[in-house]
Amino acid sequence: MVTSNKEVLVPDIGGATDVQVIEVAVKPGDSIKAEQTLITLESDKATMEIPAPCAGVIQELKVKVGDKVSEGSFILTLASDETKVTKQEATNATIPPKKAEESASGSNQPSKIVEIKIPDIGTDSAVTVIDMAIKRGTKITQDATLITLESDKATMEVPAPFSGGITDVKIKVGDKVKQGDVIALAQVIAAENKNQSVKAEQPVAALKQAESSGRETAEKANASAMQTVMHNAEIHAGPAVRRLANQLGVDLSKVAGSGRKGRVVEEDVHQFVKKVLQGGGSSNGLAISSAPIIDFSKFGTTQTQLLSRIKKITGINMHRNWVTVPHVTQFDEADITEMEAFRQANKAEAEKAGAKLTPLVFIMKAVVAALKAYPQFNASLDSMGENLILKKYFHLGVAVDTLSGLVVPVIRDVDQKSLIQLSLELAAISKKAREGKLLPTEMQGGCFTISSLGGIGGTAFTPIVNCPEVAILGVSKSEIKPKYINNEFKPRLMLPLSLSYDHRVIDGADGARFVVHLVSNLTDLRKLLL
Ligand code: CAO
Repeated sequence: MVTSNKEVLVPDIGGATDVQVIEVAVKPGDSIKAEQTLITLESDKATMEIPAPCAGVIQELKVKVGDKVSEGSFILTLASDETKVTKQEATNATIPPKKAEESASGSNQPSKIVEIKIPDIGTDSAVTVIDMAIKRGTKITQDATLITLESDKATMEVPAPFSGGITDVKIKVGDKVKQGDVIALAQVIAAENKNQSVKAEQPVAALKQAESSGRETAEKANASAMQTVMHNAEIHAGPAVRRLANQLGVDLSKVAGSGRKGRVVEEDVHQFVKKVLQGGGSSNGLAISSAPIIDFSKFGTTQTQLLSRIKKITGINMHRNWVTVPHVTQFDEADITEMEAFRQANKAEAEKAGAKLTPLVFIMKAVVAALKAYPQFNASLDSMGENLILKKYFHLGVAVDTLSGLVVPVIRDVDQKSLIQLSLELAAISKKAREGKLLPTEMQGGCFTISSLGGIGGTAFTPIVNCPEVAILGVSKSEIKPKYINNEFKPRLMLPLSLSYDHRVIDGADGARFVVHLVSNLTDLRKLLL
């Protein structure tokens, strides 16, 4: 079998461009299997893992955490004897591992390989690596940031103790590390090799201060204490601050830095956002006081849990939607006694086709009928808020609960699909969502979202509109209730519905009409044929 070097490129990621690399799961020298995760990307909608197209040994990484990539971006070279690879062709461009090591110092001076270790970070607890500024082959200059660590109190950047070249990296983003753990092996340029262990004083000072005096002080201390490498020469900010700015959509060039030499620290970004929300100080804006910093351990035992990336992104989007959309929620109940009888009668038939017929697919069909009757619900406001863009297609988002948080895959052309087709598609896409394998395209293009908590319970809830859509339907658990029909109480299966809508687009009367239409169709499915 012939082993050749293959270029592994970013595959079709649904048209998303400039998507950030948030994790590199492999390093040169790793033997990997086909489909093993190589890197994780994060768009504003989701995270996605890029799998290996075939088995092999990683030769050279071409991306690092923080890079922005699009379809076709070069990820890495892989030595593989498998012929089945994507479109990536064999290449001779790879630097053989040894050469990469030799060139790391970029110098002919006598040099040696030493371990760079985590310095004294002022705590015995393990802290998380949240950013890697190095990879094999990176040339480093003394005091440039190698990695960024995050404890529950502060972030800190570990600087290079000397100038040289990285020959091997021993940790990755997400690892928990302590003092003494090896970060990387590096070739030292003798002339500059003043210290062979990372200078500990600066991070220690920062973190100790963080532990004792709370987050705000710590961030300032961090900023002033640490020497950082700036990826962008004009803006002085570390990777953690850049990521925060990116998540909040803040243009760092507009933020005044309060750190040493004008460096932007996290607090500056928070202050900037606060100011914008307050209308730049004008009396029209929202005056939101910052949440107090509370040490909950004073009141009892606590445990700190890191939020998943999906939860953080969802939190930011939910907050924006909640603040920018004037919400109204309209409640009603649909009598689904007949619908349930029909569902039970056809469950076995659906099972033969491999589908599980749940109430949700009926609701999807009824929603489409209501969207057709009230087109302003199948619409989005344009960016200026002056025009309503009416959609002539019926793609529905369905909220799916996953271990890492809420995601909303979109089922396309619901109007053109049968109940069984929709059941099959719903099962497949929610499975994909739970495995974290949804592509951005599979979460784009939704017209209206359904959030069904019916399988769990509850009587009603107020869902938040999934912008730029203008309405969302919350579905709760159906229950048999006594209904007064023809002068007597009868047991009927009632389905609670909660419609939240954007009051800038939808009037209260239309909100009520939409729900009444929906209820009427669910109560008598034959109306869907009209
Ligand atoms: N009333 C009563 N029972 C219901 C029901 C309802 N409204 N909706 C579903 N059920 C039943 C189903 O029939 C099924 O019962 P059987 O196994 O006996 O047939 C059971 O509840 C479980 O259903 P399901 O949840 O597996 O399937 P689904 O098609 O209803 O929903 C999905 C699929 C992916 C939407 C769901 O699994 C899910 O993730 N829901 C959570 C969505 C969420 O988190 N929303 C909150 C967003 S806002 O923060």
